[in-house]
Amino acid sequence: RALEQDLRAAFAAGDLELHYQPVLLVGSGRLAGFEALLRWRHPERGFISPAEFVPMAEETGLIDPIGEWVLRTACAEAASWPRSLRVAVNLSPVQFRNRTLAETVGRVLAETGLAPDRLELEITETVLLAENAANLAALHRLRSLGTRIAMDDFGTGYSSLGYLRSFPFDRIKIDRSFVSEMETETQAAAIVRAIVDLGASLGILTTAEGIETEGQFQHLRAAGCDEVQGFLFGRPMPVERVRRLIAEEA
Ligand code: G
Ligand code: G
Ligand code: MN
Ligand code: NA
Repeated sequence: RALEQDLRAAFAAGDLELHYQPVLLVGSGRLAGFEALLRWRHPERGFISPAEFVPMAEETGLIDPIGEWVLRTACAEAASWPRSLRVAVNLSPVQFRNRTLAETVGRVLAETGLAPDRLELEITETVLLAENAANLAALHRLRSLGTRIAMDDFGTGYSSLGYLRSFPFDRIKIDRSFVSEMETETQAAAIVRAIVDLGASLGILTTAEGIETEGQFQHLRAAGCDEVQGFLFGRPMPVERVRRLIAEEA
């Protein structure tokens, strides 16, 4: 398959890179950290979104070496930022099939020297689908390393609430589909408020994703959401700009 061969070659040639999107504390407006987002710098097509190639990487097993590279790169870069901010890394459910995932994460933390509590792993609820006992055990091993675990895209799946009973997540990331409808749909606004309240009752932090307007931000602030992320505050950016942004704020 052409795309697979292209991706293999691109990975080998160093044409994958990480961009980072800022996450802000609602209370102070200051930086809380950044989410690492994978990009493929294609010579003819420009930047290709992971939405276009991660599914293929998952089918072919390429997600394992690429995922480890993402983890190592994000941890190494964050370890040298001007302030000890958090870095969030997305994990594919397919990476959990590899029984050495937690061991790999532990090794990467040791090798890069990043404090474990600065690493947040974002997983989607498919990781816990069908009460997968092995994946649950892996999550507990990851947590025992000292990393934080966030449930990404919250509210979009079949049983988001059930999964909150299975594992003590540190954070819920409210899916941007709710945020984008907040101003026009009373249902979406009510759901967002309910998720924030749920998080508060369970002692789980909430981050809203995909904020594009000041109005959305005001709704989220009023709802009591802890952190925000979206184009209104910053697009995913290369690491040099991350370093500058952190330095300017200090
Ligand atoms: O950045 P963008 O909106 O194009 O991302 C599209 C999707 O790709 C999102 O669901 C995001 O979580 C996912 N994604 C981004 N970076 C990574 C990564 O490093 N690993 C995995 N598994 N998924 C990622
Ligand atoms: O699934 P996940 O939450 O990891 O996906 C994150 C993706 O969402 C990133 O690839 C990023 O490009 C995209 N994203 C981040 N902020 C915004 C936003 O404000 N609007 C839109 N449309 N997409 C966003
Ligand atoms: Mn994410
Ligand atoms: Na998300």
